Amino acid sequence: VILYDYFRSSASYRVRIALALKGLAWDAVPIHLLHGGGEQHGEAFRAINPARAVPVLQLADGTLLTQSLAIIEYLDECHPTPPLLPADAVGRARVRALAQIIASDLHPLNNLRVLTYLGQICGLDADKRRDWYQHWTLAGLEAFEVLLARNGSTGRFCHGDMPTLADCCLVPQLFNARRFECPLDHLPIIGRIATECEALPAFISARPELQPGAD
Ligand SMILES: N[C@@H](CCC(=O)N[C@@H](CS)C(=O)NCC(=O)O)C(=O)O
Repeated sequence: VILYDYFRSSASYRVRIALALKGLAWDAVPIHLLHGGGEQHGEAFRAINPARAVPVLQLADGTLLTQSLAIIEYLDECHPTPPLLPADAVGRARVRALAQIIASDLHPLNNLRVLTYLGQICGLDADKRRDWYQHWTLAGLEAFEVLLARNGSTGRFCHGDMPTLADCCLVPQLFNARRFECPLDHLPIIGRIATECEALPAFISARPELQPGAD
């Protein structure tokens, strides 16, 4: 498979973790989101993903899959071991809800195109854009922490003792949160789970700085 990605894209990072957890090899095609005004806006990439966003997973038969959560669920269905979703329906709903706090609620507000619009159209300077980023990141991560605590999160990961879709979303979001200097010390369960995840080879190999095309 081919993964169109950008080393610092948290949505791409989610898929890289899932591919590595499944033990699948992939060829990376880096799409630089900043070079030349953003390669995602070029005609060639728009033919691959009209939403102008990474990741895109291209299967061996040429099929193009978009949206990181859909891609990860596809991988989980086709390569069930190790599972990235729990066996029970309530567990699956919980893991998907955690993943969507990040992928559906938090991340779309802080995407590159939104931050660019805030700067270029709304006139917000770099400090105000960072405040915006921190505000929405913390709103999402604080809810994530409470949901972890509410379910008596005693396992090593977000749901039990195996990494799931929720962990695939959490670790990349934390990478970006640290980059934007979000205070995270008041989120101890998230901190503990991140330490567990970040020690695993699959999470290490997916790290942004290890990807082809990393600045
Ligand atoms: N919901 C999409 C989000 C994809 C997305 O927005 N990716 C970002 C990078 S993390 C991107 O390509 N942004 C380009 C831009 O904002 O111009 C997913 O989960 O795959």
